[in-house]
Amino acid sequence: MKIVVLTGAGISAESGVPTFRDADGLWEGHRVEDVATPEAYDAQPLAVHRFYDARRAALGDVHPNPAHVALARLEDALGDDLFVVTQNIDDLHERAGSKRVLHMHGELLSAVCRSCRQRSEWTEDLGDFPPCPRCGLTDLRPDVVWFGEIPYEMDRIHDALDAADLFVSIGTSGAVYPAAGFVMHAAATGARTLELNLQPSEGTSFFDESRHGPAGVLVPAWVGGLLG
Ligand code: BJW
Repeated sequence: MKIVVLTGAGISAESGVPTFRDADGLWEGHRVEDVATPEAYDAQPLAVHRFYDARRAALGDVHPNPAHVALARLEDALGDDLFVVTQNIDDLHERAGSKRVLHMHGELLSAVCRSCRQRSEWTEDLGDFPPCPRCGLTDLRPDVVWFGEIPYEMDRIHDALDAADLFVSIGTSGAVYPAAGFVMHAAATGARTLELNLQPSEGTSFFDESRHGPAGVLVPAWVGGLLG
């Protein structure tokens, strides 16, 4: 059985990483479409760098939770038959042991140069405008996908959805496309669809089945049921 899992901010919430749209979310008081755009970066690059520098630094204070660990366990069992695509830019899947995670909205631990377009692993602050390790120009930005930009590796994601027997969405509001459309894509190609979320998402009616509760409980239970 080929399984595609889509994860969103909700899977990292119990690790202490704020979500985007919940009451105590990361962008409370801001319209996300105003903040997470290339135009916002052009207007206020230092403010945007400080925002992402703080989130990168905060990675040191958080740890994978049982939901991340359960998906790593599922990968151990299924290998290439499990495809995890995350909208999250944290590294909690990898720290739980997952090795094949596709970060469609980029990664905090990466920077991209606006001049040479090369991506570089990055652990330091960007707010002091360091030079690009590839071309030497001071044009590095966070390697994240903002509104109006095309997420990473859409061809690979579509191929995986085409081949999926089961599509599982975990901890995402279903408010942001193209990820919000994956459930319809998977269903159209014949996959069964399952939502695991704290509460019904915006797309909940598109799923064959929805289970509501914390990811740290639901995901280990689902994986345990699959693996026996
Ligand atoms: C728990 C829990 C617990 C809490 N357990 N659950 C009009 C109509 C349709 C589309 C568009 C439109 N106008 C523009 C668009 C496109 C636009 C879009 O979708 N806009 C919407 C606002 C409508 N999309 C784009 O621009 C994208 N690009 C694009 O479409 O390019 C065109 C193209 C695509 C493909 C092929 C060819 C062309 C780019 C979108 C980029 C999004 N970027 C961000 C920022 C990334 C960097 C950063 O992190 O700062 O990505 S925005 C933000 O939202 C972030 C997230 O990855 C993303 C999704 O959020 P997520 O993960 O769902 O979090 P929340 O907070 O929304 O939800 C958390 C959920 O967890 C909730 O449901 C909780 O209940 C739940 N939860 N605790 C289980 N313990």
